[in-house]
Amino acid sequence: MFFHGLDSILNNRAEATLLQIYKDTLESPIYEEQEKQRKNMLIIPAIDLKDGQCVRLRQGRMEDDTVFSDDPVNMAGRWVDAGARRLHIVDLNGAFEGRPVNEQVIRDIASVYPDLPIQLGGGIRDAATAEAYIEAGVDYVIIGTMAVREPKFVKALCRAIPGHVYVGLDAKNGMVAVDGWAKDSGIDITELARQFEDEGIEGIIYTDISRDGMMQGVNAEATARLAEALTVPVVASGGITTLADIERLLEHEATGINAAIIGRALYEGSLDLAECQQLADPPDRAGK
Ligand code: AMZ
Repeated sequence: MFFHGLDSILNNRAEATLLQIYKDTLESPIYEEQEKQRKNMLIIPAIDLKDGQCVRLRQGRMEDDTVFSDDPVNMAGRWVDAGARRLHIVDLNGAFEGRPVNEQVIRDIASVYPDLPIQLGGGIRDAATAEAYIEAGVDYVIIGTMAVREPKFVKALCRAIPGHVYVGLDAKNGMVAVDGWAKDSGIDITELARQFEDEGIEGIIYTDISRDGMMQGVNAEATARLAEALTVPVVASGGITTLADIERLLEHEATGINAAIIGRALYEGSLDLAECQQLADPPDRAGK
């Protein structure tokens, strides 16, 4: 009995020590750094909605649009067939008007493709709207304007729907734009992004507006600088045109860039989704 008791104390102590070593390892900077490096990059095709159609804009200008399909549900199906592991949807009218405008077609996509993870931005300016989208099958909401106007909203939303919130920061010359990119907030992107680090967001989606839809390459350096300054992951967006762009992002993967959104290049055919994802996958997953 006595020995049995001693045994279990010793065992408990040994377990506690092992647990502590395990925790220390997980929290050590070297392990975190290795973890960051080990992760692969998710390639996310984008569907931007304007007046119910699937479009791409240049530098976010509503009047400078190219219509790629008038059937966004069908377009989502095309990305599913091409192997998309997640879809990025933007309600462009919603971003300009500050409320959901293309909500029905977004709900249709979510219900036709229940297994496809969806991240959605544009016009989500209150908790009820965000929650309704999550209930409709959207997996992540992206908060842009409200994150700039009322940063506390992000914290409250993370509490209400933990694990479902991204902050979308779109910048021109390092300054964040709001309201469909029509207005410059005059706020520095890195300073703003830092405020959200400890509030439970999934990451920052960073778009370089001057590159978006221009087919002139991604601003990998600015994305990496932002990721380096933050503890949360950064999703790169805007201007990805060739496999070399993805390679440049991969070179900076250790800074914390964990995904890339591609729009026009996929629609115009300069990039193939499966080829992009294969390049971004670690060797074991890509079967290299
Ligand atoms: O292209 C644009 N003009 C544009 C765009 N793609 N304007 C806003 N957005 C996107 C942002 C973010 O995902 O990249 O809309 C979302 C932010 O919307 P809101 O309503 O929260 O500012």
